[in-house]
Amino acid sequence: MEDEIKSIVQEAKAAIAQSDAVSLSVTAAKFIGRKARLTQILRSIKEFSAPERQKAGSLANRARGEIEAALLQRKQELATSAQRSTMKRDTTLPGITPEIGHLSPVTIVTNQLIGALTELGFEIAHGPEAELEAYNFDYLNIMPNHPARDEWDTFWLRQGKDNKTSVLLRTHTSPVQIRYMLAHKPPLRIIAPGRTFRYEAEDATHASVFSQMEGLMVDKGISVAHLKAVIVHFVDRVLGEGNQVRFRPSFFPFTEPSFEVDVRFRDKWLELMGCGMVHPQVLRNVGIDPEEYSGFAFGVGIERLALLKYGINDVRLFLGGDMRFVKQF
Ligand code: FA5
Repeated sequence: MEDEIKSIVQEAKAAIAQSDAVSLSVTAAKFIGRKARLTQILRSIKEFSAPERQKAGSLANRARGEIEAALLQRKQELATSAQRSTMKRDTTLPGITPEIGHLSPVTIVTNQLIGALTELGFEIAHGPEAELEAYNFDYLNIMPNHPARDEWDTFWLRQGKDNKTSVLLRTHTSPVQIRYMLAHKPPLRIIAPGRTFRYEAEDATHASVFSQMEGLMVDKGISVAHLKAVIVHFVDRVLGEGNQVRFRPSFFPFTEPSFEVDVRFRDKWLELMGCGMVHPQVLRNVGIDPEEYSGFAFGVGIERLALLKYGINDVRLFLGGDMRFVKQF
């Protein structure tokens, strides 16, 4: 019995010395817990004969006291060393510079466009990215057999029973014109920046997900001169003055006359936007009398402007998530 108690104490002291803050309580349970051998010995002492009882009792109780003292000491050691390791930190050292993000070039250009146009009195309007067929096409005078509705150009979300229940990802921001004109009376002056989606054969200047900003002004006596002045104003504002800007005759079902605006980029003309005078039929579709009012509209590709501004050579980089590209700004 005496030898057994001695060896328990030895074993316990060795285990306690090896324990860390987490395993110390396991070690304590192993040597002085309810199921520990020493506890069993202490419990069985009452069955011993009187002289033996006293000897074994004091031996076992002393052993338990020693183990408890060793546990307490180890606990204090561990607490002190934890405290020391905290104190080793030099809190006066400069901190690690946190990695902070930044605005994407597309957001920067969008904000500049908003700045350049709100100072001319344009208000910001929004429309949904999942749009009704009627607003994306019909009201804009884009006939049912127009190639732009083709499944090759359009992401259809729901084929409903008619054009007010069929839903697609908007292919341009022009439906915001319709929503706004249906809800407001002229004079109107709005811009509508946002995401647009097309089933594209992607290349360096064509992405399937890209951003446009629509502009619309409707009032009495609005002419191409107003359109041109506004466009030159915001292109200069974003790209700086002195760029070669070209207005080229074009066709859109919802404007007449229509133009495409190009800017000279790397010795080539890069198309920036479509624009024109709002087609009288579109005005009639939304209940505005074309004899009384006229207007202009434009839809500018925001990534295209960002390409020019930052000298980026591929529009697909904007959504590619390549950190080598993202970190350059
Ligand atoms: C339109 O989307 C017409 N809604 C623009 C418009 C509005 C005309 C109002 C008249 C009046 P278009 O498909 O050309 O037109 O696109 C307009 C601009 O969006 C283009 O000039 C180009 O800058 C940009 N764009 C078009 N497709 C892509 C694409 N796949 N990737 C990146 N930018 C694009």
